[in-house]
Amino acid sequence: MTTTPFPDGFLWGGATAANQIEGAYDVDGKGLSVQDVMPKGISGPRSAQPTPDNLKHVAIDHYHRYAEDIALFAEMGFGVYRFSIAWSRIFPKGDETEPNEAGLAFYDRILDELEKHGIEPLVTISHYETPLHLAEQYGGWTNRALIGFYERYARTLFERFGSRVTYWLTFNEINSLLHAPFMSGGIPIPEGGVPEQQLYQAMHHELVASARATRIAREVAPAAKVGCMVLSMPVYPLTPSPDDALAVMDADHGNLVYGDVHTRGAYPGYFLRTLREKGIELDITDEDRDDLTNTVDFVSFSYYMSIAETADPSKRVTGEGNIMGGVSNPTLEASEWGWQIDPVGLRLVLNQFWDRWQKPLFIVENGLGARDQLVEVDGEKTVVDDYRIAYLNDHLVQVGEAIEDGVDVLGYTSWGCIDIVSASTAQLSKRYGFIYVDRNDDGTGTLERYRKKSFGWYADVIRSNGASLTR
Ligand code: BGP
Repeated sequence: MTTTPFPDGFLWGGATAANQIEGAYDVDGKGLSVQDVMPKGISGPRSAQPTPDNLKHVAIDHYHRYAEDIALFAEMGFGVYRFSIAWSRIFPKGDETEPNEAGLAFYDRILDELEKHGIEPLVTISHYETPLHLAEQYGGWTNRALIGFYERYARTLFERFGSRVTYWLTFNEINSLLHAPFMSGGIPIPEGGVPEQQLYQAMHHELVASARATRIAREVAPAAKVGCMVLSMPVYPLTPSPDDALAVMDADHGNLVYGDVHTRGAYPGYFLRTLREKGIELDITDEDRDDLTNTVDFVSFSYYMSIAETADPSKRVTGEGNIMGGVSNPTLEASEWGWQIDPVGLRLVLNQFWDRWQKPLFIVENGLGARDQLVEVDGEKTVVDDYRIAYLNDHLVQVGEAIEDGVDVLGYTSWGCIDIVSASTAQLSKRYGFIYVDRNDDGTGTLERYRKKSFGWYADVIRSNGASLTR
């Protein structure tokens, strides 16, 4: 295919998150977030206080090196850059009435650099960074009070940055809450786990908060485009048995309900059945129902892998899912971290979401975490990451196929456009970037940045608007 299926104005770029890139975890008035007491991500226990082994406390020191990093993004030709604003930089405890000016000023500096290079910002309001005080004093999103705190935070951002930021995402992977209550919902996890009633109530509170933020954006920043953000994970039946197909429908429903509410403005019948069968009575007010009708302008999502499902418990060889594991798919290869690699799955999910919601779609995370080897080529330090080029090429080809299918795709921001701390395991050795950062899991390293082979490859993809992809 010589002509590119990618439309003019397609937004090419990369994505990061404050807690995984910035460091400076206690600088300029920033309060602690749940990430500052998760030294091993969701793969290990939280700590009572910040601990020196938490790589996120320095991360890759983007707080001080943001100008250099954004210049590298511009060198690749980024049209868009997705980043999150750390809630606890703006409201250190989360329940203050006035924001922390030094925190706001940092993001002004980020936006200044992006504007200098003509890069469109795409801002995630809450990316697994709930202020720790809201978790510990209020129980996180199980507490309805968080809706008001989040509303104040979102309004502050829209008022401060609304004239400079068009694209906003309310919550990162809002559908991960039931699977990662502390990281995703700021919910302390007692012995025996969080009661389901509380988890579903927390889900409701976040959905109401997301809808209220959407309404506020329309009042305060009329040019804003507000999107929800979900973790996408196509689910395949392990066998053609109808029972496995039913297991797939149930798994899909568990994920799709969040997008359904954000695009249709009400809970779907299958979800109400789930609540009835679990004996859960949600506290939903008439005001909540009215709030939920503030639907989004677009749907954004992360895509890394697909998974299989089966109704047969004896076949449940659990796969290494990102946050929501499933059953391993015997037809797929996996990454070094066990994530099953499936480019076609991205075409499937783009079609599924477009057919279901008829809202423009934005792929805001996709990438391969791998152990990269720094080498010297022609006197330059680099990484020969052909495996990452292959992964991204094959996934972008499928994005092109979906666009040919008639799906309206706004853009693509690869995850971890620069090496950053991973979320699930809090490692730096799980590298995603086009740019290598010299820092290791033991905290050693110079923090120097080096262009990988994929840096030039991606620059060509952007320059050719996808025509350089190999099908
Ligand atoms: C998603 C998160 C991102 C990012 C990504 C990669 O769930 O939204 O923050 O971390 O996963 O996962 P990891 O960093 O665990 O490899």
